[in-house]
Amino acid sequence: MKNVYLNHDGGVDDLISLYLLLKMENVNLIGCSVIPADCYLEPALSASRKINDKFGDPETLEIAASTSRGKNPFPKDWRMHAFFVDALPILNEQLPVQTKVAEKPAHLDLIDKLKAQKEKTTLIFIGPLTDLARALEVDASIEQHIEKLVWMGGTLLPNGNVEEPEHDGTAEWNAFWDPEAMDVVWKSDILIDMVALESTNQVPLTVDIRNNWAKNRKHEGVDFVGQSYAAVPPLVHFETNSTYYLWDVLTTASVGKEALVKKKSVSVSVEAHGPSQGRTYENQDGKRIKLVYDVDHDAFFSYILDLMRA
Ligand code: AGV
Ligand code: CA
Repeated sequence: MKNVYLNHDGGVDDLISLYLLLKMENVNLIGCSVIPADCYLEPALSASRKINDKFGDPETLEIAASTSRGKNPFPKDWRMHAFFVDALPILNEQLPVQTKVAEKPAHLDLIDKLKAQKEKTTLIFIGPLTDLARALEVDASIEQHIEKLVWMGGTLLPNGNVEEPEHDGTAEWNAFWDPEAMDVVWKSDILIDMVALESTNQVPLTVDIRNNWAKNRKHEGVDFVGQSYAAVPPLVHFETNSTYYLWDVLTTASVGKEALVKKKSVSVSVEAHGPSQGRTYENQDGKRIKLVYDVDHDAFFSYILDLMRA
């Protein structure tokens, strides 16, 4: 059993990550917060509370709202996805919503939740690192309570996934939204598993994957995941700017079952300013982290299907 705190940013794969963590028998989810990066706050907060009502326990988990703001905003089209998930009938059978919104904003909630635990906690961040950076600035002693940070973000590949004016395309989006927050986290002594595009590129959403979920939709959890992923475009002929991967779900699955992924130690630095801002690159003087660079594709998809069917 491991303690986990989740900070997510309301994308389809963020919300499904919350759902899967609630299904994992080896995970004790001690807290969850939502940052309005790749989402709008209200629907993402609301969907998270409803997911906990249905698949978790309103008595043991509350959801905190972030007050953080980024430097480079996500495209509005992507931020709209949380409205769709929040409106799914499967999440709206049992109203009103029971799960509470935490009293404090996300970065302070994180501090409280970490300190309330005897054991250390694994942090899963599947959006930008802003709330963690702010928490460290308020109280650096939380480092002692953190087992490690598992972060979806960054890449050492020549191309990231940002296609925006005034940027050269070398960054991954979670890094790009707030490059300065990365700088703060990089200066800490926290152990980092970086689930980079190297591994997430191996798990695109495809029509085959969708059809397999459709075949299994008699299981309520599989139906929920299938309905949610209906909102986003799969990889068909070639990759586009909006092609969807299971970025965050892979990150979450790598905590539930470490054997799914391969990691290697590398020293990494961050570009905080200029046209390459958010770029992560190998550098002898950088921070020693573990790069998650490979995944067993089939084992990953069967692991998450088993969780959804349980
Ligand atoms: O860069 C990947 C991160 C993940 O945390 N997010 C989506 C995942 O939740 C940003 C992102 C990059 N490309 C996207 C994204 C796309 N095509 N649609 C939506 N979000
Ligand atoms: Ca995300």
